[in-house]
Amino acid sequence: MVGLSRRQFLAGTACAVAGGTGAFATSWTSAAQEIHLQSRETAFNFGPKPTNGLISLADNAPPPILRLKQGQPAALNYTNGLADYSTMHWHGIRLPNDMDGVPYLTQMPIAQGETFQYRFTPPDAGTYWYHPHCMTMSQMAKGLTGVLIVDEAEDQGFDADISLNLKDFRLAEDGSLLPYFTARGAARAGTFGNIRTTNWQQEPSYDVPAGGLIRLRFVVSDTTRVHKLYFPEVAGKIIAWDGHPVNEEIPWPTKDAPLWLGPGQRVDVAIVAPDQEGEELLFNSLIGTNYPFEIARLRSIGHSLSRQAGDIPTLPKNPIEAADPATSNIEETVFGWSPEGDGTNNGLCGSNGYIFWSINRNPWKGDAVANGGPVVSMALGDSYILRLRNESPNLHPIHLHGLVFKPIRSNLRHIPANYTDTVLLLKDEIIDVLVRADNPGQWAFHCHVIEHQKTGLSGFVSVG
Ligand SMILES: [Cu+2]
Repeated sequence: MVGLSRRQFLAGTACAVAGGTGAFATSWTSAAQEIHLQSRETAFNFGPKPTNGLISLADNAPPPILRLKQGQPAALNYTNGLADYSTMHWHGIRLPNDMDGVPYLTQMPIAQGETFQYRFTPPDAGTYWYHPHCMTMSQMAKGLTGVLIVDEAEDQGFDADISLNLKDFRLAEDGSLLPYFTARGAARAGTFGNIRTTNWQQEPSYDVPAGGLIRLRFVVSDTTRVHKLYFPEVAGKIIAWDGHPVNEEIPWPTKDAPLWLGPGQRVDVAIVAPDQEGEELLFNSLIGTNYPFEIARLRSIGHSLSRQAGDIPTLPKNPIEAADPATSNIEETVFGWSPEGDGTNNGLCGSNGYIFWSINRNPWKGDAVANGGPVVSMALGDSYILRLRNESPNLHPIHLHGLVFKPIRSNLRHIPANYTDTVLLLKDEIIDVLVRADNPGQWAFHCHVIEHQKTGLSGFVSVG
């Protein structure tokens, strides 16, 4: 589909039935859950002075938390209220390929005033998120990132459920937005924001029932920052990783051994709130190795509910069919520098004008360009090992759409073997991941440091 004009694409898909084919098809009769979303420019006060030119789905507020129910058909009607083109991607959700929101690969960009209906039935419960995949750099930097929760079919018995959308903004002294893209940043670790927010608030405090069982959902929706989280010494457990209930326990993070969570990644944590009213718990992230900043604090309110660590549920497994390592071919994927490029062409979806990065020596030259074939071609139903090799000194959270995979080994460290859609590659790290190609289509495969993605570190895999 890459290389078609918008007109050709629309003509070619006019008769296509939304919902796709294969195991993830939705037998869609009526929308059990229908949600209307409209992007817009808005303003918000991060400090004493307003910031104009932000993008959200609400006026003067961050994009809302969306909630769907596992196994229930959903219709998400996204109206583009912006002067630029847009699309919406549902990060981590296993859905039909034509609902994935990737411009030119799975749909054409949505013009101002147009509405695209995304229809799918989320097979998996857990913590996911959404963001545009067209004009990705500018629209995400200006605020268009939100949490998408798929609730388990059965209630899990928490007394409170709090989402923490971690995102930086780059602001000048007068509150105005600074440039979100720098060539220097794009060629290295990315351009960092200077205002670190949680749900667009700085150091927010949330009241929770004393002695209650609390579910916290940490979502890194920033374009650049890898968070190093550590949690208070309190009865608690990491219950889900990148959406899915943990198979292999993840140690409780401390300041000396924080939990690294890269752009695109999520972690669900269950804790028992302190029994005493007014008692607080602080959740932190580190800058560098030593400088902590507060992500959020929880404050206990009311008479204790007297819940115990033993009350923390084991979440029901999602319906993922395991891959078979014995029958898996190894496919090499190398993420590294690119020779000097001649700029990018993203069609209607924006260009950052540089090429710095590549996958298997092939830089992605823009969403609308014929970029050659897939990084990997997989046969539907077969299992594969993707060898993800970082040949650079920078961190790369590598994200694969439409499929889930499991890390099985690294040359540098032990990685718990939990299902994921995004794995953080450290400097010079090689991680083998095991994947079952059970969802047909062309699936975007890219770094989630958006400046890397938009300067070459992008591609797609095909399953068919
Ligand atoms: Cu990267």
